[in-house]
Amino acid sequence: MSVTAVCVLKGDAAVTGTVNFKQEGDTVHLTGQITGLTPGKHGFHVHQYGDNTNGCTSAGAHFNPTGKTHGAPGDEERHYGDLGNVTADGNGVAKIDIKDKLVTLTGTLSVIGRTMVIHADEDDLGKGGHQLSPTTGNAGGRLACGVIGISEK
Ligand SMILES: [Cu+2]
Ligand SMILES: [Zn+2]
Repeated sequence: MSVTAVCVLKGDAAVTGTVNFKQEGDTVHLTGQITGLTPGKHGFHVHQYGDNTNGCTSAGAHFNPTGKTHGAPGDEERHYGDLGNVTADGNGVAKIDIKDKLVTLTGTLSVIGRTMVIHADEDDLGKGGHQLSPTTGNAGGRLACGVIGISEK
């Protein structure tokens, strides 16, 4: 059985996007694009709550069910929600094509019902030496977000 999900990102700014999720064995494949960004890298994470009552702020911190420190997607020490950065081109468009083994659409640690957030700044992957590096990667404001929902495949 194949599980799929979708997230539509919206925010105060002109930033919008759609991300599709597909469970492929023990890997989730994320595809899609986000537009309206400044060119360059932008932190991209799954946050804990699917609550957007106060905009992207109510999504809480990075999804971190195992109590780890913030890191890069390939790190042993990382939050479940840490997907690193996406890179916007000169037109402000970031194409998303990410495979991740911690993000899952099944079981008790499923990300369905949680929030994806795209940030104003680059995620330093925990290594920037800023006081926020170990928690958020110092990725700056939340430009747009959306709740991950089950989709028809
Ligand atoms: Cu984030
Ligand atoms: Zn994190």
